[in-house]
Amino acid sequence: MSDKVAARSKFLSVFSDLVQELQDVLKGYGIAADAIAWFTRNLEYNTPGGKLNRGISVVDTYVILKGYKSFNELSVEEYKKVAILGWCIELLQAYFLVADDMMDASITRRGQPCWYRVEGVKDIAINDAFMLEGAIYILLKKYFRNDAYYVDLMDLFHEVTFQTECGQLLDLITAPEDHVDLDKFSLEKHSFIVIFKTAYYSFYLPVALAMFMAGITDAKDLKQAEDVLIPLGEYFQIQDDYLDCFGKPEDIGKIGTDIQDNKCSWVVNTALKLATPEQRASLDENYGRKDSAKEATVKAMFNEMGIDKIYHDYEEQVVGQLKEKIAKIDETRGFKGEVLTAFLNKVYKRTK
Ligand code: DMA
Ligand code: MG
Ligand code: MG
Ligand code: MG
Repeated sequence: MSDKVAARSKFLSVFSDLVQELQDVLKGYGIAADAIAWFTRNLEYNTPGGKLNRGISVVDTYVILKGYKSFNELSVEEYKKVAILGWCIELLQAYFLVADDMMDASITRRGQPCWYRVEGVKDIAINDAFMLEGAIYILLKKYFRNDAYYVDLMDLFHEVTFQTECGQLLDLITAPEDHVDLDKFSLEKHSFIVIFKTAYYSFYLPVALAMFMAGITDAKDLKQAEDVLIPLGEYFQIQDDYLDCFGKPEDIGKIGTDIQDNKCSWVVNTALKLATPEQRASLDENYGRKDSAKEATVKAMFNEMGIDKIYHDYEEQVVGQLKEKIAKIDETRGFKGEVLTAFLNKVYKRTK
């Protein structure tokens, strides 16, 4: 078994404990058995099926900060706690994705139908999303209530959740279903959207959680982490936008919807910057329409404009800048640039 496979399977083994523990909470409420079964299915369908990058990164970051060679050096109790923090991010992600797929009218997620499209679920998915979020605080309380940093963990989850919701709000109101106005888009607006909807919870949160548990919490170090992780998260969401249009559904586990959904994505913003008046007229006519022929016209134009090459050039440039920033990290208080390099390596040139 490779190290990566072993790390994943150990992390997954904590999930089954956690499901049991959450079921016990519901049993304690005396709720009907079918509600417990529903919640269990919600947890199992929506939480563990993805790449688990965010969750496993909490463990990886903690291991590096503590100076261990691998997660095998953690005590049973220590591994469980740090993995619980990782699963709390995966629950947060599950909560956002269940809602995001409803709002984006998406079809598939992680190679299976989106939860709201599963037989018998529909709008109950809204409450299911809330329950995935609620589970985070049940687990934090169970595992961390006696730690001095318990309130910091809760505060961080609350703030990052709100930041993500602000990003989702701007994403949604910039992409109205019934009115296409490409003048509302810009790369600056895109940058705000993606930093808020993705970078905070996907990149800053896993590292900050591990830092709290490792006791490396000087404001200067949290800031050093944030200053690299936010642009790294922006790059990650630009990849997501690129893959929505140019990725293969078999690789990304989802069918792209950004063109039909009128999204302010990196791809359309880049095209708008370069478009000739004719190309702009065609985008005005075809972008953001629930019509697969119009979607194909837009895709063909993106190909003709060489968006692919611009993306790959952007990728090399941003990775170069991030490496330079990481090289300048001040490690005197115990924070380590290696944490950030590990993240960058997971993201660079991803196709899924
Ligand atoms: C992702 O936005 C952000 C959140 C908070 C889920 P998105 O709609 O581009 O994500 P996806 O492409 O996975 O639907
Ligand atoms: Mg979406
Ligand atoms: Mg979305
Ligand atoms: Mg997307």
